[in-house]
Amino acid sequence: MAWTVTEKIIAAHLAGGELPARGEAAALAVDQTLTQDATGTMAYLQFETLGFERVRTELSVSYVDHNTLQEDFKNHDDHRYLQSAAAKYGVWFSRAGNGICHQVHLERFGEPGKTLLGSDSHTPTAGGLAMLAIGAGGLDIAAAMAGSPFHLAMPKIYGVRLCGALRAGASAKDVILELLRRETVKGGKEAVYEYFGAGVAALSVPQRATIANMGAELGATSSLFPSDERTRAFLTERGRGEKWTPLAADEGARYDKIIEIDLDALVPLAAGPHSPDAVVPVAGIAGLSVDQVVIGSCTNSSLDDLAAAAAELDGRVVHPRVEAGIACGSRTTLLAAAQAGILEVFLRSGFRLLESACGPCIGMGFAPKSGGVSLRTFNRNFKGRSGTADASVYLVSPQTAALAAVEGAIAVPGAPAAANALAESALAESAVAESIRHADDMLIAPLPVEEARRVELERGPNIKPCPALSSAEDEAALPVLFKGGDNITTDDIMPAGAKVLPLRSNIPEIARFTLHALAPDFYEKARAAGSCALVGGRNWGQGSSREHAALAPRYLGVKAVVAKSFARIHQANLVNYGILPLVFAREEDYEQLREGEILELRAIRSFLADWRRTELTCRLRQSGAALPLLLDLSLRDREILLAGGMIPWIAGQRR
Ligand code: MIC
Ligand code: SF4
Repeated sequence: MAWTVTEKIIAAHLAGGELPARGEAAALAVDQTLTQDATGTMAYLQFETLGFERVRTELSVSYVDHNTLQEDFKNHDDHRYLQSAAAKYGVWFSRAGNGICHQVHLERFGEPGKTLLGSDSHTPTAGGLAMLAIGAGGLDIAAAMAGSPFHLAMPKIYGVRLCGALRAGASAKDVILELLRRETVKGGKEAVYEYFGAGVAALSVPQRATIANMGAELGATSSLFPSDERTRAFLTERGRGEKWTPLAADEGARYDKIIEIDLDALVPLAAGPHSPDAVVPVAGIAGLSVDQVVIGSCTNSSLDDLAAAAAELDGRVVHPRVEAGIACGSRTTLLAAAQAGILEVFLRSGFRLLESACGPCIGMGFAPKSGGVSLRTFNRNFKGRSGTADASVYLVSPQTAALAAVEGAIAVPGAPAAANALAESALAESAVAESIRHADDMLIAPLPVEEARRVELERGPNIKPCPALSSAEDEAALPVLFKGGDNITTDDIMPAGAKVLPLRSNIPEIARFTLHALAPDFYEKARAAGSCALVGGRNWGQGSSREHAALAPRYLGVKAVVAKSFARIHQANLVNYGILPLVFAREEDYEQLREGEILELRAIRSFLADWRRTELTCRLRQSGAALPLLLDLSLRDREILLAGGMIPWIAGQRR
């Protein structure tokens, strides 16, 4: 059999049996997990309730990188809880300041051929290192840490054939923006994008990681590169050469479709407001005045990125109209950039040095001016995510961002290959070598079992247990309290930002912000109604993996979401928290289901228990209309829904 890399890794991680057909249920052994501080507290609280003494993975890492703007005690309390949980359960701990989870994981822990499950949607960044890395809700990570396999539908595998090499001015970011332009934010549902072809060798591991990272914006399950000589060089440079294994698709491997990208033909691109797939050539928006520029985030914050951006600055100072910031992806990169003189280039230009963390990407400071234009090297530009509701955010490459910072307006970058030359120079090499000598200084290794047993969990007053969930009811009359259009994001359902993120470990409090920007009175209405339903268009719940976008609605009595389709991670989170993800059998029925309408569902339990039935008819109380709704889920998911969610389901299985 000729196999793709995806199939090889999946086959090596199945509990047994044949490789499932596309769309069939698969259960994958999880080698590594990662959590970050915004989703991690919930994940470890859930791991606690599962009652295991120690994680059962090969390696689990807990990162602190999101909630680092510590306005009061809450975030630091969370960090200390996470540190104590890591010590107690045998988990590596990456301290605040050590860097963004995906960048640190790539540099320090990633291993070709392994599986990684992370409570963050950009976990597939490690696909740049030939890992099958998947984002999931915190509860799925807790289960994986307890040794359970990860359940998913066997993905379709889209082959992306790369040929040629990037020209001056074009970058890895433009490869993924081009793919987003063609495929859209819905294009990758239940698919892995697997890269192959002669052009792959022209990309470094950090460049591959940029592409794999933003595969999340395609809605993809993961993105994957082969493991080759460049992979070996990356690992060897970081003192981890022994982790290298070659991995490539077999000749004649079958892809569900093939997409061709000619790297030579790529021009600098930008995703305009307010969606990562609103892609236009930078040349088409040249001259647009810019107020802010930020280089960083888990997408574009490697030494390669910084070097390429620095080359565009050409010794100039940031334009007086612009404020510019830079955040290195990891402390190691920051050290290397300092050693190689790259940091100095930015500081001389007047860039503000931000810490090695998510920062502005998740609205943790550095919000742009009202109505401002902000150019960011990030992966998401959903409305309001920057912290400024009416700002226009453009997603661009580090080169495009840097040039705009000094020009004061969007311009087409094109500094000759100097950028790559700098990144690959002997100076950069020795800087990396020097920086990795300190790579572990801000990491705390797992404690031996005996010592770990004595660790007490440190729990601040803002950390509240996950609310108990009751089993599914048989009948429901659910007022529709919110109706949204296509591509409603998890940021819409549960915003992030400096004000809300500190409440991630306190569901009763964070629930107040459910759907806040779109329906400010939703919280009060839901409290008054007791139980309710939400309605949406296509791709409901795109974006982040935050389970709070399911758990908080559940806490407020949301029993069902009816949509034209769902984003993968969010749908899994809805199931994990006992909310029915129902799909319109006839898309046109979306029009009939208005806000205020009451949705009547009958015999829900017997429907869920009978796995042959996928259609449930609901009646609209006012009009009397009957709407057929679909529930296309695995048997396991239906059992979880019956139990009222994953925690009660696991408890039931243990009895
Ligand atoms: C994001 O980029 O939206 C986040 C913040 O990293 C989220 C996780 C979270 O909400 O904590 C993600 O992408 O999963
Ligand atoms: Fe952090 Fe932004 Fe990456 Fe999410 S997308 S992990 S917030 S840097």
